[in-house]
Amino acid sequence: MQGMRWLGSIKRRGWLSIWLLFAVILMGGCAGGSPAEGEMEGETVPDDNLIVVGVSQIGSESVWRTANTASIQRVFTKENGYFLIFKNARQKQENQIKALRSFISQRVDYIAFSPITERGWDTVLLEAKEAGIPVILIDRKVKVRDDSLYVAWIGPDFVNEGRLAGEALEECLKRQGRQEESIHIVVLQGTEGSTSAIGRSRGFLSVAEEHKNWNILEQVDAEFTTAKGQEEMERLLRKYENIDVLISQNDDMTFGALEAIRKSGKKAGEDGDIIVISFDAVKNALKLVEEGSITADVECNPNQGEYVAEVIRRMENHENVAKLNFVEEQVFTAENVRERLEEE
Ligand code: GYE
Repeated sequence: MQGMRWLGSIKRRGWLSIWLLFAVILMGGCAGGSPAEGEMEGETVPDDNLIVVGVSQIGSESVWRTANTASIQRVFTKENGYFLIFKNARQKQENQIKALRSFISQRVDYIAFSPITERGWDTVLLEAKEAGIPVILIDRKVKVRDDSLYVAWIGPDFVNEGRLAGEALEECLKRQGRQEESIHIVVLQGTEGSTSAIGRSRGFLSVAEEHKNWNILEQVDAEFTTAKGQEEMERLLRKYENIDVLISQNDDMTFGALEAIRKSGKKAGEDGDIIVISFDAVKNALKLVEEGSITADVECNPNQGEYVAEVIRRMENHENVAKLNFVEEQVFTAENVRERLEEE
């Protein structure tokens, strides 16, 4: 059985070489056919011993996403025994589905992808399963009728992240002696239907429900981008005069929102007008934690490439693979941020 799987894999790799050779010949005839930045396709015909991994990334919407992509590209190199076919879906699920189908027709050994939203994957994942290609989910999850359509998921505990943000707000209000005061909160959410937005919202709400004096004025989708974060925060500041707290589900939206707050003449920070709590903990945001305009930043670890490689290594050795694999993270405040900044 094990031998068969291995033979099957060699066979698949052999087919892939032929397919790629064909693709390279075809591409040679196409003008302007060079792959977009960060993509590697039909580069060279891989050596048959390399493990071929097709990765479909959501896009490049955030600094976090760029770090996540880099961690994947760092691990899946020829030196490490892999041939990576990387595709950037530019924020469109239909592009991800197309990428997955192209990986299936190329008979890659493994597919890894970060699903933009949770729904809509049953058909394509069934196609992968029928082709015998194991699928590994990175960062976000899928909601499918049959969980055997993917072998493993690697990512953060988003509900816990949301809860940590709620607890950071509790502590901040305690420091300010405002536990009884009526607190008005706005939430900038990430991409609607994504695991990260769903989990962070759910976790934060579970803490908010325990405080009758916390009033959520509005929760709005700002798509995890700086531009949308700024636009929505400007709108919210025009609509509500009394915003005490901003919960922003990633640092990029926070950067935009801070600009909106600054332009409105208000001051962000525990000693200012609006308490800001963010997620991801990218370097430039951590500098703002130190400087005080962000009160707490809940880390989301983007370095998931190593974990995916470990799942693949285990599968190649026919070892058991855990279905859910959580990455570790922590919360940064003015108290502990210096140490992390010095590490980078
Ligand atoms: O927080 C955000 C990104 O799903 C964890 O997606 C991810 C989120 C991350 O674009 O910056």
